[in-house]
Parts: sequence; C-alpha cells; structure tokens
Amino acid sequence: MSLELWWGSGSPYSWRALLALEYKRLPYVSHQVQFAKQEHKSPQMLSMNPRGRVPVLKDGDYVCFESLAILHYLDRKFPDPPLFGRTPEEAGTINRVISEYEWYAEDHIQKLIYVILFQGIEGHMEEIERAMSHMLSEARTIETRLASSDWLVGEQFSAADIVVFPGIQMLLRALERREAQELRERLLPIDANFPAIARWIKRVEALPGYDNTYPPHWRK
Ligand SMILES: N[C@@H](CCC(=O)N[C@@H](CS)C(=O)NCC(=O)O)C(=O)O
Repeated sequence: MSLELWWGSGSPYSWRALLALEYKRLPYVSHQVQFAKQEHKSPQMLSMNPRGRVPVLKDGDYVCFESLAILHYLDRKFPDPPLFGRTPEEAGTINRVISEYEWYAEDHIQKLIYVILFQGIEGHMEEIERAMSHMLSEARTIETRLASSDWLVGEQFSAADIVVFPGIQMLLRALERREAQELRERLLPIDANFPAIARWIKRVEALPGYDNTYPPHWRK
C-alpha cells in the first residue's frame, strides 16, 4: 500500500509532514489541496479529517492527521533514519524541545505572521511588541542551542528540526513584506543577528529532497 499525503502550500504543518517523508526517502502520492478553492473542506477531506485541516496522511486503510502524530506514525512504521532519536534520552530531549517550541514560541510566531499578512500592523503595536519580545527570547534560546550543535538536538536532524523549521521560514517570509519593515530591521539580517540559526537553515535546505517540500507558490 502506498503512502498518500494531502497538504497545502505555505502550511507550516504540511511542511513538517513533507520534510519527514523526504528525509526518510519514502515514496508517497502527493495531493496538494488548494486552500482558495476550499478543497481541504471537501467531503473526501472531511471524511478523513473532520476538522478540515491539512496535513492528512493515509497509509492503506489507516488515516492520520495532526502533524506531530504523522511524524510519530512515520517514525514507528519506518524507523530508519529516526526522527525521535535512537535512545530514550534523545527521544525525551527531542520531545522536550518540540514542547518548548509549541508552548513558548509558536503562538507568538503565528501572531506576528497573522498581523503582518492579514490584520495589518497599524493599531496592533501593543500585541506586536509582546509577541516580538517573546519570540526574540525563544529565538535566542534556539540560537544558543545551534551555536554548539548542527541540529536542534544531538548530532542528527530530528523531529525537533522538522517542527521548528517551517515556523521560522514562515516568519522570515512574512517579514519580507514592505509593511513589516520596522519589525524586519529588529530581526534581520539573520546572518548577523542569529548566525547559528542562519547556518542551520542552510543545512536543512541542503538535505536531499528538500526542494520537494518547498512551498510551490513561494517560487512564483
Ligand atoms: N495542529 C494541526 C494544525 C493543522 C492546520 O491548522 N492546518 C492549516 C494549514 S496551516 C489548515 O489546514 N487550515 C485550514 C482551515 O483551518 O480551514 C497540525 O499540526 O497538523
């Protein structure tokens, strides 16, 4: 039975699933859904994920949604190369770094992306300042980790890198918007302000199969 993945371009959660499949060199049938056409809310999609969200993975009769669950499923089913480490200690640390990102960074990153792309910066400076301050503090933590190691946990690319990477790329992309100039100047250039993160981004981009995960509409 072949693996099938339903995903959307520019969805950080979809990007996680694509990175995992490519890193493990697994063949899969790719179904890109068009958000603009509401394809993720079609009866077929809702029958697989009643929340109408992507990514959704199908393996034979088994359907899995929620990006983190997909990473765990793929790792149990196809253990090599591992996403959650080779030892209990590595697994513990990888899951801890993922939890830290999801609890302390992700909401603030999402907030900044939402304000820049959809809401508009004007009139929201107070919430932006709050989100920026939290996000910068978490970015410094990630920078410190990456200053002494190529990957977020241990010596191998792992689920921790997969979870964090798309969020950071989305934020950098949003900061390219003209209206984000003032915010951009506080963070960029990334090579000067967060050199270890900049080197890590290049490392992820150099992974085999990375190009297949890159949001297609970003190339346009
Ligand atoms: N917690 C979910 C989040 C999935 C999610 O929110 N996906 C977005 C795209 S980034 C989506 O499908 N949104 C469509 C909608 O909410 O209608 C995961 O990790 O997979």
